[in-house]
Amino acid sequence: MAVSFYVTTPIFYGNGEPHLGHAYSTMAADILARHMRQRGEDVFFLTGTDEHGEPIALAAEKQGITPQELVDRSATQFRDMVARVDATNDFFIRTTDPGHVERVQRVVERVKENGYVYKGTYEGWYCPRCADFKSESEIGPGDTCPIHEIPLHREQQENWFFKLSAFQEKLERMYEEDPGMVVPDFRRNEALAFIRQGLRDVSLSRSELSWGVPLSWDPDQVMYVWFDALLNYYTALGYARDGEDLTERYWPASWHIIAKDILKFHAIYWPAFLMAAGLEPPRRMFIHGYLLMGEKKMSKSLGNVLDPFEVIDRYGADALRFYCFREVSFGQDGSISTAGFEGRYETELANDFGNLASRTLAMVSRYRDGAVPQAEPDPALTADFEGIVERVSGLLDEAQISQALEEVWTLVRRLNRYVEEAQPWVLAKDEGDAARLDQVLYCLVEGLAVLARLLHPFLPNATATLLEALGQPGLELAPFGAGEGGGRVEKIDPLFPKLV
Ligand code: ME8
Repeated sequence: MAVSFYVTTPIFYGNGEPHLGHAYSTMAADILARHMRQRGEDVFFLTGTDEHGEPIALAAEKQGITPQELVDRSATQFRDMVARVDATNDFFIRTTDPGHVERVQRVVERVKENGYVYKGTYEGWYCPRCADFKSESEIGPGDTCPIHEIPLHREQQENWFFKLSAFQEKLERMYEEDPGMVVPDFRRNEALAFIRQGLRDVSLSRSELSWGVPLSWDPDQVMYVWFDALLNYYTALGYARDGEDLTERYWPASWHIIAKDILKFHAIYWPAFLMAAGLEPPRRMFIHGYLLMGEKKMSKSLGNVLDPFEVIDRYGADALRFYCFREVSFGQDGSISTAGFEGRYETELANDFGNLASRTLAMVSRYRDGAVPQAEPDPALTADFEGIVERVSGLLDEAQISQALEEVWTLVRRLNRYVEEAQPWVLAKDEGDAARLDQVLYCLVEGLAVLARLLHPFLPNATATLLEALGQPGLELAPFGAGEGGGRVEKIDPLFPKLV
């Protein structure tokens, strides 16, 4: 099997409007995808929209439009969000795609043939907004949904069931044998605790609903939306490219990037369902936290959103990508704010990085007429840069996005100190210091190029401009000192202009 890298985001509900939370998972997946492409990996990056189920049918009815009209509008908005954050997805799946619907039916038939589907009566609590059947431990006071704070429905339905209980031991064993499959660790422990409480069979289909994928053997029932949605990760590979099936090449997925709200579906239902179909479970999933405004989860209904589109209009997508992963450690919940954003934009992007770039280019222009000197790397810097590509790659292999960014930023600060220590403007005054000035300028250009390539997944636009100006447009990662000098630089406008 070919080694490849396949990364996904959740597919977002086609009745909502995109907000920063959705953009966050998308940017995270894009950072990994871009980094892996720089390493020459064979990458596939998938995102899309989840378009079936009651929540969508109900929202459309409320608005007096058809579910199809609703999801068409929403898919356009999500596609736009993905493009605005500069995500480089290879495909955008919609669960209403005929290619998805057909393949979902085929997989479920296999699950049935393998003996994991039976007819029964579901009796219990259901939240129409979560599209989730709640077990006793998941019910709020007064039989409410603890997430949406709305009354749960008591349901009694003839449904087809999926024998989730048959996978109790297999799942426990899988997580014991491969503890890195769900990260961070505390999320795997949550999933294991849920499994150890005892797994009950779950409804595989719903009656009294027509907005979904009909079961081929009982078309009066549609697939329970979560199984339909989860299968997107698998079905997309079958039809994303005309006339080509990418399944062999990319399945199992390398990483599913999701937030903690949908851990149960991904860490329990999904691998069990794949095993039931005779398919391999995903390799790994990263469960990130929530971006909060103050102490609260961002939500449109609470009116406390940092609007990603406003930020991008004013500061560009790079600044948004940078801020989210710098401010909040990826994997944890964390607060974000407009003031925090402006602070980091000014001190880190405009000053630490933007100024370093402008100064370096200006000094090479002024002192060496734009020609990058050929010189030996300064040992004072070589030691600090030693192993940086391996460290960042190692962290991104584990989806440790914030830690990887911190590693690079430590060297951005180091290069700034180097300018202050070496004082090229003093060296330039004395012909006797010409060789030393050559070395300092070479090191600044070389250091910046190494850092710009490592930062490319985070700041794709600014780093492309900078690498072009440094005369080194290639994105392949290389250690400090590999550059030979001798190229030419060009001056550029500030990468992160100060805004008044
Ligand atoms: O759950 N902070 O879709 P959804 C960080 N369709 N991430 C956030 C966030 C926040 N405040 N709010 C949302 C669904 N997210 C299903 C998924 S997958 C087979 C089906 C992100 O539109 C985060 O990735 O409610 C979360 O898991 C996802 O949006 C939920 O998106």
